[in-house]
Parts: sequence; C-alpha cells; structure tokens
Amino acid sequence: MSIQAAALRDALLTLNRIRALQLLQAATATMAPLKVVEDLVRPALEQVGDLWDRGGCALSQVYMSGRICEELLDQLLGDPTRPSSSDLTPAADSPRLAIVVLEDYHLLGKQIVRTVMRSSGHSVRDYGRQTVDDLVEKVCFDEIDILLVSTLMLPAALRVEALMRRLGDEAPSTRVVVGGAPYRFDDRLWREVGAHAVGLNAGEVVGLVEQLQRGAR
Ligand code: B12
Repeated sequence: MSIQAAALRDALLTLNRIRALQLLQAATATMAPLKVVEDLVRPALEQVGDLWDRGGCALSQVYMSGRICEELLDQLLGDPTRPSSSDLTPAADSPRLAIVVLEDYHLLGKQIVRTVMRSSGHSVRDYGRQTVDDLVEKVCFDEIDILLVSTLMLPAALRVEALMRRLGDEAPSTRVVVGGAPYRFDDRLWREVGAHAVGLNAGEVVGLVEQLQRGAR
C-alpha cells in the first residue's frame, strides 16, 4: 500500500475530512481522478474493511469512511445525482442504460461507475438498491438495453444468476455487465452467473458498453 493510501486510511479512521480532502486534492494534482480512486480510495477503504474484520475498528468507522469518500468523490468526480447534459439530451443512437445494486448496501462503486459513464456522455438511470423481482419489472418497463450491476457482497454477485434467468425469459435482448470485488476475486464467476460481460474497475465500463452496443447493431 502506498504512503498516500495509508495516510488516507488514517484520515478516514479518525474521521478527519479536511485531511482526507487535502490528500485527494494533492493526488489529483498529479493523477487522473479515476487513478486516484484505484490507487488511493479503494485501497484505503479495503484496509479499513480488513481492520474491521480483524476487530481493529468499529463498524461506525467503516460507515463514516464510506460516507466521507462518497462526499469527497462527489467533489472530485462530480455529483452523480445532479442532472448532466447527457441526461437532458441523450444522443439519438445511445443505448438505454441503467445501473443497480442487488440488495447490497455498498453503493460507492455504483456511484463511481455511473459518474464515469455520464462524464463520457452516456445517460444512465440509477435504480439504486433492488430485489431481482423489482429490477426485472423496471428493466422491462424502461426497455433497458444495457444493465450495469455493481456488487461487493458475494450473495449479491450470486443473485445475478437468478436475474439472468428472469431476463432470459422476459427481456432477452437486455445485455448485463457485472462488476465489483467478487468478480475480481474469482475470474470465472461472471460466466458462472451468466452475465454478458464483466468489468474489473470503473475505467473499463465505457469500453464494455460500447463493445456491447456495437455487437447489438
Ligand atoms: C464502506 C463499506 C461499508 C459501508 C458502505 C457504505 C456505502 N454507501 O457504500 C457500510 C458501513 C454500509 C457497510 C456495510 C456492511 N459491510 Co461493508 N465494507 C465497506 C468497505 C470498507 C469499503 C467498500 C467500498 O466502498 N469500496 C470502494 C469502492 C469504490 O470499491 P468497489 O465497490 O469495489 O468499486 C470499484 C470496482 O469494483 C468497480 N466496480 C464496482 N461496481 C462495478 C460495476 C461495473 C459494471 C463495473 C464495470 C465496475 C464496477 O468500480 C469501482 C471503482 O473502480 C469494504 C472493504 C473492502 N475490502 O472493499 C467493506 C466490506 C465490503 N463490508 C463487509 C461487510 C461484512 C459488511 C456488513 C455485512 C457488515 C455488517 N455486519 O453489517 C454490512 C453489509 C451490508 C450489505 N448487506 O450489503 C465485508 C464483506 C465481506 C465479504 N466476504 O463479502 C468487507 C469486505 C469488509 C471486510 N474486510 O470484512 N460496509
């Protein structure tokens, strides 16, 4: 782990927002925002999680670390809840896109992926946290072309299997891209659950969507 990521971890554990902001601002002076996420934010949060797992910090510190990163990343990458020009005037040939987490409370990955898509000009509906049943209903109603599923907990990653079965019957043309930690740990999992594509980090999502879009033409 880099010195900056360790410093960010310590700032998060002591709930020192100002120090965390300074560290992120210093990093963005020399690195692209997505690289800051991959090299600093994700490793710092992973360390916070590992510490909690070993009894070294409280769940409230994990929670606050996530909240602080959410706030700071809104400043760094732009707030994904604010309408962007791509939401108001989506390109005529752009696919209908949505992003979701399946009964998982880890939302930061989804937020980052959505921001990356929007900053590359794609409008993405945010379905938030859903059950498989409610999600299938939404996908059918909105006629979604490409669904992005963000996961952190293994049970959420495994729920994609049921989702794929249901979509196969009710929305067979919808393509599903999965991403998140469970798929990084097991590189066969995305195929086992029947997804159409996997992304190992947020930087891959635009290329994957464009590839699926080309395949659909
Ligand atoms: C912050 C956090 C929380 C916060 C979440 C707040 C929030 N709004 O998100 C809170 C406090 C709510 C929380 C709760 C819990 N947590 Co928690 N949490 C974390 C922590 C520390 C960081 C997660 C995070 O935000 N990472 C940063 C983001 C940016 O990374 P990411 O999601 O992987 O996303 C990146 C990529 O994967 C990719 N990506 C993500 N999605 C997608 C999608 C597509 C399509 C693509 C292309 C790419 C992509 O892009 C992102 C940027 O590159 C992790 C530690 C860890 N090792 O990850 C534990 C961790 C995930 N939590 C854990 C646990 C156990 C829990 C709880 C069960 C605790 C409890 N007893 O209540 C609950 C479960 C809630 C639930 N049912 O979902 C465990 C999971 C263990 C396991 N084996 O699955 C971890 C690993 C901690 C640990 N070491 O034990 N948690």
